[in-house]
Amino acid sequence: MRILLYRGDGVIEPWAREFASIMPHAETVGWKEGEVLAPCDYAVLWNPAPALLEQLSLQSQLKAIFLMGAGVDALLKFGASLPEVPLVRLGDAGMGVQMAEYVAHAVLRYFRRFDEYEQQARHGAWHPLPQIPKEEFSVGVMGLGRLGMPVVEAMRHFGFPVLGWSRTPKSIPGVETYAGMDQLEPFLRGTRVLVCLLPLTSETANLLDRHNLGKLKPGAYLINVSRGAIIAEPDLMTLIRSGHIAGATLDVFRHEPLPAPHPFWNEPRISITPHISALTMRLEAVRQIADKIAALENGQPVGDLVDRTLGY
Ligand code: NDP
Ligand code: OXD
Repeated sequence: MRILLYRGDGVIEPWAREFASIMPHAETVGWKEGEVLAPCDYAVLWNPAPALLEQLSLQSQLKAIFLMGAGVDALLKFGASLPEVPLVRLGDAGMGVQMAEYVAHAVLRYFRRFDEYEQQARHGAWHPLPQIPKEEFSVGVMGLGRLGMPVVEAMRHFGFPVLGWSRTPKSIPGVETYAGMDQLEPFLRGTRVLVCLLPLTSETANLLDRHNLGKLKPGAYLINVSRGAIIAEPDLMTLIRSGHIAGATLDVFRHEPLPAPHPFWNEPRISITPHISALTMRLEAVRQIADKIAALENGQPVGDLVDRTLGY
């Protein structure tokens, strides 16, 4: 069995080592621009080059493409030029707990007013601030999937009122759930801290614009950990400057790395991290892919298949 390993950043050596230890019977190969790709049974990719996808489309032996991450937008943007084989994303693979840690840190920072204490300390000020009543600090999670659900559970653990929004209706004990565009408005109106864990699709691109962000409770907070293009960035700046949004914690951006002149860098109410809220755990990811390859080889179904029509 031959497996292609490819990453846009070129770092495949550590992946090849994990595959060698977990699937010693499989041969792994790489690919560079201008090379002719040897016939492969499976491809394991992240940010593939268009020329590589062209070659993969011509391979009759290829059985499936696996992604080294959870988001599929960077692959699905190639549309009809993608090979007609199953596309399989990573399941949780150690990312759920990281998302819960990241979001819990950001929510608690705002709820316990640590952001304000950080500012005070810089000026040598000692002023205990009144505690915010928890019942006024509702957390609305957009996207109740593999990464959204661990966040919901963490928020419930801390006793915050939790709302959830998804495409299809869900029933989650202790969570006020909403589904579909018709119920977006009541979800947003009930939310003080908005956590975005939606995939980037044609339906979610620019969804969080001035109109929708403006429906959040006054003094709201935004935590975006999925994809930057879901937010209309200039609208977010406008709402932060007006005070309607009190602060934002952003891990993902329309253009990454966030360009040096971007106004977000100079806005003290915006906290920036470089797309690290949930990192791919390589060993866990390779184990998961190896199990799925074994299932496919035995004619068994696999989970985490990407629906090309829905876009996630
Ligand atoms: P899932 O596919 O498991 O869940 C997606 C959720 O979004 C589902 O609940 C789905 O609804 C909901 N959804 C999708 N489209 C819509 C819509 N149009 N309206 C309302 N709800 C919608 O994805 P994950 O939880 O695994 O991951 C979410 C995203 O997180 C990824 O797509 C990726 O972009 C991002 N990510 C970011 C990382 C980082 O480090 N910053 C790391 C990993 C992922 P339903 O349940 O009804 O289908
Ligand atoms: C992912 C990511 O989707 O890193 O896995 O954003």
